Amino acid sequence: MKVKAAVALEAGKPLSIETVDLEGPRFGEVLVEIKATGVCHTDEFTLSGADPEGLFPAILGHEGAGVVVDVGPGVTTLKKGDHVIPLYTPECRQCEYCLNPKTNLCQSIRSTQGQGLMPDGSSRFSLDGRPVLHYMGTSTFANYTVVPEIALAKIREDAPFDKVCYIGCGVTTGIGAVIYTAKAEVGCRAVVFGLGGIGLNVIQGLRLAGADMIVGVDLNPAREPMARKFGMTHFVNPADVEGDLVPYLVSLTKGGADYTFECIGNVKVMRQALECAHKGWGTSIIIGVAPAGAEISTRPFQLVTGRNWRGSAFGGARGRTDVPKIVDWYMDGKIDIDSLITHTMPLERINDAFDLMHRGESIRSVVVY
Ligand code: NAD
Ligand code: DAO
Ligand code: ZN
Repeated sequence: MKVKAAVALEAGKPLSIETVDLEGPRFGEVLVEIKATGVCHTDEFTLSGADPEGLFPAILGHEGAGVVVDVGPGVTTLKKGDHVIPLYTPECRQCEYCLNPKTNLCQSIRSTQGQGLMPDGSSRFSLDGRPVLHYMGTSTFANYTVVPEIALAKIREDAPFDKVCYIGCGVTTGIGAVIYTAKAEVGCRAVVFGLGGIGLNVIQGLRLAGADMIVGVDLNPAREPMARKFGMTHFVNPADVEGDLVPYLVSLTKGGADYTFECIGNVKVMRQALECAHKGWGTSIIIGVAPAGAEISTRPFQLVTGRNWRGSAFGGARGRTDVPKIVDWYMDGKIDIDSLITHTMPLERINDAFDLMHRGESIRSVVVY
């Protein structure tokens, strides 16, 4: 079939709106009509050429929601008409990783997904007869896409696509890092570095968990009002702090935070986040994706004296199990997504979403098909 897609033809160039050929679903695959997709920093990271694993030409996008229109042979858990959110972290429920409760990093289709291919090693997309690669197993910058059954979360049918698409990455990454990775307790104290599309969701995850103190740290003062609306109790702009930020935060949190979250991708901030975690038990969680080749450092004594350094991908969530629950939280009014979607646009204007992101003007832009 012919589909409309924003194609990343090469690194560093705007996306090109094209009519692309899409083959139907093969064994274990599902054809999904994408109704809406968020535009995330990770798409920008790949499009910019900074992602060493970025492959071109490809159809980017990994934060979508849509409807099943066809299923391939062997598909048993989904049917035509089901509403779904594609998962860049699948959940096969059978691999060594899925069977280990300590991780959400299903590995069953990892190698082909990383090569921009479906699990059988081929692409379903082509342009003028030449293959176009998939991206993160999802390729939501096309109005139809083919996704493995194990990479689709079935969601309730009354959830609005143009809002719950954000659960496909940002919402789950931020809230999940608090609930599933940190398992933050009622009454905890936390520091969140970076108050963008991820950090604001960490903040609302902390509010949901019942944190007593939620300190937000950002160089952009314009982020303060939205962060307060989401539950931040104290705002710190590092540019306004005289001297070292770490002792300032340790003092503010009365000895250090129980949990800190790095939501920027800056290795210097990652160190600050670790070092303002409480001696003896504080845990620092890295969410931000640092540039290729970057390395983190600290004095080992920081760890010897009981601080923990961890990371979180997709919020530690198991997509097919946890994403439908997060959709329920949204529908029940427990979490706010609407305020974070600052811009919507048709696919033809998707490059505007990247411009808004570069200028720091958007929290989340959503393309509605
Ligand atoms: P964003 O650009 O919307 O937000 C980043 C914020 O950090 C901005 O408000 C900016 O002003 C602030 N900032 C930048 N440098 C700072 C500094 N030195 N000190 C304090 N504040 C600073 O980005 P986002 O969409 O929220 O994404 C954050 C990171 O999370 C990115 O690296 C992204 O790739 C990553 N990410 C990770 C996962 C995962 O599963 N681990 C998933 C999605 C995104
Ligand atoms: O299993 O080796 C693996 C990779 C899992 C991918 C997790 C990616 C999370 C960070 C990238 C940001 C996604 C938007
Ligand atoms: Zn698995």
